[in-house]
Amino acid sequence: MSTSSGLESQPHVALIPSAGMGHLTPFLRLAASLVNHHCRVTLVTTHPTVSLAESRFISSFLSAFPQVNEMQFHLLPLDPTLSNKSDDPFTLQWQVILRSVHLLSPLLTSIYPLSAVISDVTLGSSIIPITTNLGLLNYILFPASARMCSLFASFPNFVAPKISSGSVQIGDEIEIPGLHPIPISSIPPALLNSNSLFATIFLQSAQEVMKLNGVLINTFEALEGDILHALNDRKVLDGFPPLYAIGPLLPCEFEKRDRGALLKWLDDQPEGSVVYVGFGSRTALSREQINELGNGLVSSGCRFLWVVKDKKVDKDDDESLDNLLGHALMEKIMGRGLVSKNWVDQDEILSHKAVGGFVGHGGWNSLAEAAWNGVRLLVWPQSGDQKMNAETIERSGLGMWVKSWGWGEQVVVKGDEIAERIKEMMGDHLLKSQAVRIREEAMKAVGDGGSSVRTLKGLIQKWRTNT
Ligand code: UPG
Repeated sequence: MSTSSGLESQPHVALIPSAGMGHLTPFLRLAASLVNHHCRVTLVTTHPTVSLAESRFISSFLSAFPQVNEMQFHLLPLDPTLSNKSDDPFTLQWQVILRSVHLLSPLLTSIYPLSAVISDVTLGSSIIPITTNLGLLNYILFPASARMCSLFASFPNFVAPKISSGSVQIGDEIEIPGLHPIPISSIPPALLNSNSLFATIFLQSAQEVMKLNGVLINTFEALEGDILHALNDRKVLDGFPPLYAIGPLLPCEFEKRDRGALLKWLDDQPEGSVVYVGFGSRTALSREQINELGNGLVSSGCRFLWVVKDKKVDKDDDESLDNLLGHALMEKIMGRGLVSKNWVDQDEILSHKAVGGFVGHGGWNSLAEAAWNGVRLLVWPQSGDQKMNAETIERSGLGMWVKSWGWGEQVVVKGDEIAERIKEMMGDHLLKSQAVRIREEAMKAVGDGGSSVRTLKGLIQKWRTNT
């Protein structure tokens, strides 16, 4: 497809993210990077979004990049029979997007000529028939670790048959050619139920994936090179499309907020002394766990900056901090740390010299941001892909993971235990030096001539010749 508009050498890429900040963030960072590499970008924005954080993030992005074409994707109403099947608003939104996906076909034809479409992995199997029909190059962006991607690729042939045979026990591991075995206990619990929607879509997507022109992933060679090679050598799944490591996708100017009280407080703390505690955009801890965590932070003796959430969706969160934590805990915290219920500029916090460690849930964007900033981690997986991501972090030397804590949703970890592990992480000089090394590797990957930059440039060149 070519045009006489003078834009022949400027590839036009459409980006289709899914629900939630964890999926939107890597798309907008990729969009910014594509603009900086002189691509034309169309961003498909779903209306309505689930959270305020998403709609604000999209507005800031579009203000910062007026050259990006926004294509509004108005979703069909929720199928009322679905709301009984999940109580997670982000999962419901994902189902609504899947239900509305046929509406994308006329939208995409209205923005021709188009060089490539990149959609979120969770939408892949529904979008592939549309893009195939339109004769478009089709990619997915995988927003989690290559380790999680290896579970995705191995699911149809190695994992699903074992699960449906009913012969696996929670302590077992599944052998996969070219990879470290996958412990059953690390697999997202929803995938262990063959009848769940998640398992069904995962299976379909992993099979449909062969029709893709490639999978872009927010990781880098030095962090997960062995897994990237195993997948690219087709050791795991014959016919798996090329995997393009383009990470870490970097936080951008448009994400920045006013330098508020939290940053000013950090300015006054000694270098490397503060533990940052945050569980991403959609993980709400139970009241009991919040209480134990608060007491654990106080008992650790470390300074801390804690972002606390007890609701999955920001719009639903109207309780005061005093009510949430209670007077006694608030008193103990005073003078030792800061607590916030608001959205924070996490990258700015992680890049602050006062921050010496990060306690987080293992959302991949947060882990990639920790790698980029060279901050060691105590990963505390709560759900989904987070144990698979934690495996990568532990193996790389960037952080530790207490396996006996299990899934956050199932166990309440006591404050004393949390305090001990925080002290262990903050006192671990090997982790600290390894984090610095990983930061250097991340900088190389996205620096001039780095592996991730070369990979992205190669893809853009491919799209250019397809325009
Ligand atoms: N963030 C902020 N400020 C906040 C809270 C979050 O900037 O106050 C940012 C954070 O920096 C990160 C993003 O929001 O960029 C959160 O993403 P992530 O760390 O990946 O966590 P989730 O929001 O939980 O992400 C979902 C899944 C996670 C998965 C990820 C990518 O829960 O398990 O790895 O999506 O698929």
